[in-house]
Amino acid sequence: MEKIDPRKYGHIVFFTGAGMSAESGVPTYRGRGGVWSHYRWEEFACQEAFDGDPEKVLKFHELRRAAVLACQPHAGHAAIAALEKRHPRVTVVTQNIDGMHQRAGSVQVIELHGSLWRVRCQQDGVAEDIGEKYRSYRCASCGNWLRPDIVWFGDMLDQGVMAAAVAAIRSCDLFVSIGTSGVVYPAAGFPSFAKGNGARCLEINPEANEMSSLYDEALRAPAGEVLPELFS
Ligand code: BV8
Repeated sequence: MEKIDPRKYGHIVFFTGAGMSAESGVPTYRGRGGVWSHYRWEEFACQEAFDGDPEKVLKFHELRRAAVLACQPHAGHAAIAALEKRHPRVTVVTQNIDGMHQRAGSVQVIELHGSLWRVRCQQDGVAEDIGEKYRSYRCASCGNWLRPDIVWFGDMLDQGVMAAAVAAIRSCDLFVSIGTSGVVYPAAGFPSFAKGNGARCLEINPEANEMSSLYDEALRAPAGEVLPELFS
C-alpha cells in the first residue's frame, strides 16, 4: 500500500468509529458480538431508560467501563498519536466513547458522543470519573442522580462539540475515516461534508458500506495493520 506523506497536507482529520477499537478487543455495536446484539439500547442506553431506572443504566455502563479498561490501545491508535506529535495539525473526530485515542496519547480529540469516563449532573455539570465503578451514583453537592456523559440515541449532540467537529472537517485536506458503518447521524454526514469541502477522503474498513462510494480510496484492511504502515 502506498504510504502517505503527511507533509503534503495542512490538516489531517481522523474520523473514527467502533471499528477503530475492535483490535483492542472493545466490542463494536453492530455485527458479530456487537454491543447492541447483547443489549437493547432502548433498555440500557437512552434517556428514557435512565429516567426509569438510573441504577440499572449506571450498572450497565460500569460493565462497559470494565470491558474497556481490560483493553489496550493498539498500533493504529499509537500511529495517529505519533503523527500528531510530528505534524502541525492532526485532529481526531471520534464517535467512540472508550477514550482509547487519549490513552494512546492523542490530544486533539473531539468526542462526538461523549465519554464513558465522564458523568453529568443536570444541575452541577460534567465531571471526569475514571475507573470500573463510578465514584458515586449521586452528585456530591445536590444529591441528584449522575448520568453518564454520553450522547444516547435521541439526544442532541453538544453544540460546542458539533461546531468544533464541523470546523475541523471544513478545514482539513485529508479526511481518514476508520471503522465506522456510517449509519448514525449527524456523524454519518461528515464524510460527504469533508468531500464537499475538497478533502482527499480515505476509508479504512475491512468491509464496504453505503457510504463507501463517496471516498476517493478504500483500504479493506484492519486499522491496526494499515495505519502504522500508511503513516510510518
Ligand atoms: C440526534 C454512544 C437529533 C452511545 C452512539 C431516522 C433517520 C435518520 C436519523 C434518525 C432517525 N431516527 C432517529 C435518528 C437520529 C439517530 C440516528 O441517526 N439513528 C440511526 C440509527 C438511524 N441519531 C441520534 O439520535 C443522534 N442524535 O440525531 O439528535 C435527533 C433526535 C431525535 C430524532 C431525530 C434527530 C445521537 C446519536 C448518538 C448515539 N450514540 N454511541 C453508546 O455507546 O451507548 S451511536 C454508536 O453507533 C456510535 O457512537 C456510532 O456513532 C454509531 C455507529 O457505530 P460505529 O461506530 O459505526 O460502529 P459499528 O459497530 O456500527 O460499525 C463498526 C465498523 O467497524 C464496521 O463498519 C466494521 O466493518 C468496521 N470494523 C470492524 N473491525 C475493524 C473495522 N474497521 C477497521 N478496523 C477494524 N479492525
